[in-house]
Amino acid sequence: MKSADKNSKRIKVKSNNGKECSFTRAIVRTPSFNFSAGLTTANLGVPNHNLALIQHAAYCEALVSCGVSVTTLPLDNDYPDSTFVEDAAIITQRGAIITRPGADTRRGEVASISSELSKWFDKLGRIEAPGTVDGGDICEAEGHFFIGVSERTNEAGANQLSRLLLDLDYSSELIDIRAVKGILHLKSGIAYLGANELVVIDALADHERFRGYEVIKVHEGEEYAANCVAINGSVLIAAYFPVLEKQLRDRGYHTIALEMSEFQKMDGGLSCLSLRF
Ligand code: CIR
Repeated sequence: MKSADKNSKRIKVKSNNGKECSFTRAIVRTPSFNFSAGLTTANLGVPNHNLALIQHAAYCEALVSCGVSVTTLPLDNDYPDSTFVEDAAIITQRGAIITRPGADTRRGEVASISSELSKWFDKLGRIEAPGTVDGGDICEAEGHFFIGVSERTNEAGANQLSRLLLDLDYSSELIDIRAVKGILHLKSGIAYLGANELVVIDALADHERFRGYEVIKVHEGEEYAANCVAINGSVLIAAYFPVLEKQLRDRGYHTIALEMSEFQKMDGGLSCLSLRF
């Protein structure tokens, strides 16, 4: 991180629930007018752009209420999936890495993310061909990174990322999700909340790599809600998934439920709508 920003990172501010913030910034991008032309396997119908804008605005407000300063990048009609900014970079406390997205149609999204992140980081790592990595496959659990090998993140990309993370003094391990049905990315099926707690869908709950974590199993039918976002003491969760929301509240988390219908139609979840650091 650039030196001025290193200092601001250390300043702890209070979020809406009074807890200290470890995230101070988020980058988002407004859904493009041709958002509905993006990639999807969901079969849930065509998203409504106006409603997507409303849901996106509520998402940004939720981040602000958690004590985060939000930078909104202008919409980019060249890339219909570009609102899913998480896939273009991996941001850690010690540095940022620009990905090489697995889908051809998304590869160019990294240029504008890279120029935005170069305002905040001295040096950016990069995934190079033939490697591919989507940020949605990367889950950090306090200095340890799970790297999903998926239809989007290939082994070459995962291994490059692992080396780049090691250069930043982070450990990592690969989790092959190619045989797991119904999830696009690793983080479609898991979320790390902090305090050793991991939200996990049933299909991944018994994975040997997750032994040692306190696993919060996602109830059957609520799989989409597994992609929740822990941020500064709160957890953003997709609305209308009452079982998981109660599980989180019972554990003492302040939850913020957000309408995600239009993003779900495009295979997108909560985490993919922002880069948080
Ligand atoms: C895609 O298929 O690439 C987009 N329509 C959805 C990306 C969602 N990203 C994420 O979960 N990290």
